[in-house]
Amino acid sequence: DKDVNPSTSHQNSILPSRGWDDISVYNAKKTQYAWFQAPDGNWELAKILSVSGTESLISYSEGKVLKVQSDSLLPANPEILDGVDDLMQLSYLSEPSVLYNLQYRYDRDLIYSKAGPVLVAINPFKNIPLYGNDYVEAYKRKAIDSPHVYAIADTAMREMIRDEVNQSIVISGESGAGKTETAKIAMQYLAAVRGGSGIEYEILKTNPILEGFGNAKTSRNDNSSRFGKLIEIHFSETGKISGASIQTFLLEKSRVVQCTEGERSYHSFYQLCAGASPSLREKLNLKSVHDYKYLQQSNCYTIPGVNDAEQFGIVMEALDVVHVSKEDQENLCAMLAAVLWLGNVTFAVVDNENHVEPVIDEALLSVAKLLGCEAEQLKLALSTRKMTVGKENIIQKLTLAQANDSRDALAKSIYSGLFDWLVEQINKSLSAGKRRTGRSISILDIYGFESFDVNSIEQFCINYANERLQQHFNRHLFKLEQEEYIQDGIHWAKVDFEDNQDCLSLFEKKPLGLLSLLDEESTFPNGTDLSFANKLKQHLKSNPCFRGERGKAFTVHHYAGEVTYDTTGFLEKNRDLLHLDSIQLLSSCKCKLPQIFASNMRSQPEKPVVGSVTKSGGMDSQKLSAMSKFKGQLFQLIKCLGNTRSHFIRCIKPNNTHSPGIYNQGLVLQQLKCCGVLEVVRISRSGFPTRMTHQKFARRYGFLLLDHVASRDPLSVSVAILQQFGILPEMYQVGYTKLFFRTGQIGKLEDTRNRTLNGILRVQSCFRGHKA
Ligand code: AOV
Ligand code: MG
Repeated sequence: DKDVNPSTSHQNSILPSRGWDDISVYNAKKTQYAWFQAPDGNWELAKILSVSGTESLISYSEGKVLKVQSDSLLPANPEILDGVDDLMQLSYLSEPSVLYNLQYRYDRDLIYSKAGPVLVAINPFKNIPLYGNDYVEAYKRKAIDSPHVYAIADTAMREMIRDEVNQSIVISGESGAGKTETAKIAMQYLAAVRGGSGIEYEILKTNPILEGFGNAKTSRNDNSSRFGKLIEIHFSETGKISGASIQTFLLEKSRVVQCTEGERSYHSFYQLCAGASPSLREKLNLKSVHDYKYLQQSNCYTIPGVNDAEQFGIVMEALDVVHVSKEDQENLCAMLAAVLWLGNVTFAVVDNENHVEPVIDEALLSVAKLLGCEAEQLKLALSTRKMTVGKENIIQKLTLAQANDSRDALAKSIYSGLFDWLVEQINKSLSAGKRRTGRSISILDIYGFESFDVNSIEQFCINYANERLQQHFNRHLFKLEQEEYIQDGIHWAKVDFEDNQDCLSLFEKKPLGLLSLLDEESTFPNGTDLSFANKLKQHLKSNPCFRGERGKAFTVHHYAGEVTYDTTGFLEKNRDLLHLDSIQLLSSCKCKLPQIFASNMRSQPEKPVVGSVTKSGGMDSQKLSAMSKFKGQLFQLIKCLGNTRSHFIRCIKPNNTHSPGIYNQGLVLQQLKCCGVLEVVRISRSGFPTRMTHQKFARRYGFLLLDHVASRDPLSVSVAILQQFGILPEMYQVGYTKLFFRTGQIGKLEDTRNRTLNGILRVQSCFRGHKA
């Protein structure tokens, strides 16, 4: 029968370790069931009717009978293993068995599974009653042990306290897979279990704010995060949440001025237009979303099931909670309105050289009023460019294309300045008056690997970041593990895993790597996207991770697959220039916020931005390019993660239509491969993932010993404990300094220890009660 209760069927089942896809075992056993790849590419469970020579007769999917080559079949697991909650427990670890097991669970709303140390979360696209106080309580008391984000957060917390090591929870997966929701679930658990001071409430309220300003509807996700986020939650010495800090990465600025059909710009614009009070509308001269060009171009104004007006109220309330004053909230809204009105500014030709000037209309006047500058000043900033040639200052008039660019650049930089300012305010509030004393848990929610029909510099950055994170994952889980075995002298067959160092070198090598060449080309006044592409082809053609394509394109062989990038716009986006005129404009504004952005922009490079724009638009090496800035952030992130113990959650999107109940095998398989889940199962199962020093082990469990041990040295005590608990010899290895265990072994010891400790505590409190 197929309905073996998955939560009990596997308990403590320790299967003999068998190799990956071990056909010989299968053949010897003449298993009755096997996996067969149907013509549509899906794997189906087939019954083997008879075997003759190299061929097998099988029946599948209600009675279809087929003769196939026996070696095209893969062994199926015994039914007793259906739906095990850790893929490591499967006897046969073929792709179809893993896919089937996850699907079996998904069909029963068991969306979380383990793949050794990694949590796999499959997006249910519906509400599942797995969250809330009762579940928090149950995971806290360890009354439930099925895989869950709560269990990961709980483990992180316990290990932080027990081992005094900072922890991190690294969440990855493709767009719409559920990363942001998962991050929130982890935060909720920590807040519920370790809250108390009230700061946890502030921390939770950062979510609607950052989602309002940094999320948008895309074709893949109605609430897609367009930035990466690392939130570090601080704990006091007593283990309570004491504050937090947030770091964001690479907000997609281009969305402010440009987005494709069916998508939306940032939620904040629609929320403001729908939710502003009549008096605010009047102050900001606010119109409807349909009246703004930046919002019109994608022809999509609403999201089914989302009430933007209501969201506006929620965001404003959340801003109250993180101590953004009413006055600053209004300034914030004014900046949003200014960006919207900027999009409506148009230009008219004013001379016979096709130079343009902005039309003085409601749009231009509104922007000037909202920013707090003179209309004339704004007009100049949008239609001229001051430049220094030699010692002379000259003023160049702009053509229509240049003027549109300068307008859009201004809009983008106001918005990204606004976003950075908000993050700064949030950080001030979350750290106000609190000393950083204890430890921390960081949660990383960052865009997954992307591969579209056309891939631009955004995908280039995102995939580079994923390449780095993948290396962190690999190193963390595999490499360090192997090194530790070898160091401790235990016997363990070396398992090879895919290292992506070659691809990372392709990006990072100096001076002939993708990033260096991009920066170099960006500093050349005459550099173009085409000359950049040609340079790549010239210098990198022999690199196995690189392939030049026709025209302006090139292909990178990433760990998750090949991606072809179109270099159109690479140089301009990398130079990320805001012209001096716009910066001066912003710093002279009467409204408080733009001045803050302007001063931020100026203080970033060592030298003032002034000298940074060369005559033909090249970039001075003094100013940091967008890519260098991102690379700097990324290195800091990896370094920060390197100082923590990482827990990995891989989110999987089971279908592309956001529908509950649909499990697309091909799609899931591709994601499992991309994020290394299959590899990790294989490796973890053949290794000893749990380890503890002899001393620690003896200290922790020694008191459970029933018999007296002759020698008190930690190793003898440890061995005695192992014997007393009947841990099988194949389940552990004794190293020079540490004991190594297969998964699940320590759990049994911990349970006994906790039970015994609770008993002792009860006895002690009885005693105290008597005395009193
Ligand atoms: P993402 O963060 O991974 O995408 P989200 O966390 O925004 O994806 O999830 C997308 C949608 O999936 C959510 O809006 C929910 O409707 C649904 N969802 C995800 N997790 C759950 C869950 N545990 N229970 C119920 N519904 C869920 V992106 O930010 O686009 O990469 O850039
Ligand atoms: Mg997200």
